[in-house]
Amino acid sequence: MADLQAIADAVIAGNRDEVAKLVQAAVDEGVSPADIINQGLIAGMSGVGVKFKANEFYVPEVLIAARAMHAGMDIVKPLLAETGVQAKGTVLIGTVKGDLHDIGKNLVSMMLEGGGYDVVDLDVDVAPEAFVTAVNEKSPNLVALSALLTTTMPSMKDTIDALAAAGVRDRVKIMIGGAPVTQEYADEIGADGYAPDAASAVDLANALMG
Ligand code: B1M
Repeated sequence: MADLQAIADAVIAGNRDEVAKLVQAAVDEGVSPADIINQGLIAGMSGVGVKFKANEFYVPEVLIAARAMHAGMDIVKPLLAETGVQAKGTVLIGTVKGDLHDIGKNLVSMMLEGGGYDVVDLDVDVAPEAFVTAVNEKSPNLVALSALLTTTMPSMKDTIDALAAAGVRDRVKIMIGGAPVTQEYADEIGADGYAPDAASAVDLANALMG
C-alpha cells in the first residue's frame, strides 16, 4: 500500500530518487495526485520548514529538499492537468516583486491546473507592471498573488493599485496567499479573496468564478 508518510520523509531527507520512486509507486496504485501532493510532498516541505525554523536545517538542506519535492511534482503534475476536461477559466499567477519563493506558488498553480483552470505562470519576483501587461495580453479571469515574506506583502497592494491605475482591476478577480498572508490583509488591500493553502485556492477560485 502506498506510504505517503514515506514520501514526506524522503522529501525531508532530500532523497530525490526515493521521492520519484515512491510517488510513481503511489500513482501506479491509484492514489489521487491531490493526496500525493497534500499528504506526501506538502507534508514533507512543511517538515522542512519546521526544521529550518529550529535551525536544524540551513539553506542548502532546504534547497535539496525542494529539489527532491520537484522530482515528485514532475510525476504528478501531468496527471493533475489531465483531470481538467474543459478549462473553467484562466488564472494569471506569480510571486510578487522582491520575493523568490516559488514552492507554494507552484503547488497552487498545479492544484489550479488540476482543478480545471488554464494557468499562466509569471514565475517569481514579478513587478506590478508585469502583472498589468500580462492581464492585457492574456485576459485572465483571475490574478493569483503569492508572497512568503512580510517585507514583500506590500507588493501585493502595489500590484492591485497598479491594476486599478491601468483601468483593468475590474476585469479580474484577485486572490492572494502565502504563509504570512491573512484574510484581514486581503480585506485591507482590496483583494477579492485569500486562501491558506493550495487545495483551498481551488475552492476560492471556483467561488470567485461564480
Ligand atoms: Co525563505 N523564508 N527566505 N527561503 N523560506 C521563509 C518564508 C521564512 C518564514 C523562514 C524563517 O525565517 N522561519 C522567512 C520569512 C520571514 C518573514 O518574512 N515572515 C524566510 C526568509 C527570511 C528568507 C530570506 C530573506 C532568507 C535570507 O536570505 N536571509 C530569503 C529571501 C529571498 C527572497 O525571496 N528575496 C529566503 C530564501 C529562501 C530559499 C531560496 C532558501 C528557499 C526558497 C526556495 C524556493 O521557493 N524555490 C526558502 C524556503 C524554502 C523557505 C521555507 C523554509 C519554506 C517555504 C516553503 O517552500 N514552504 C520558509 C519557512 C517556512 O515556511 N516555514 C521560508 C512550503 C510551501 C509548500 O509552503 O510557500 O507557505 P508555502 O505555500 C503554501 C501556502 O502558503 C499557500 O499554499 C501553499 C501550499 O499549501 N500559498 C498560497 C502560497 N501561495 C499562495 C497563493 C494563493 C493561495 C495560497 O493564492 C494566490
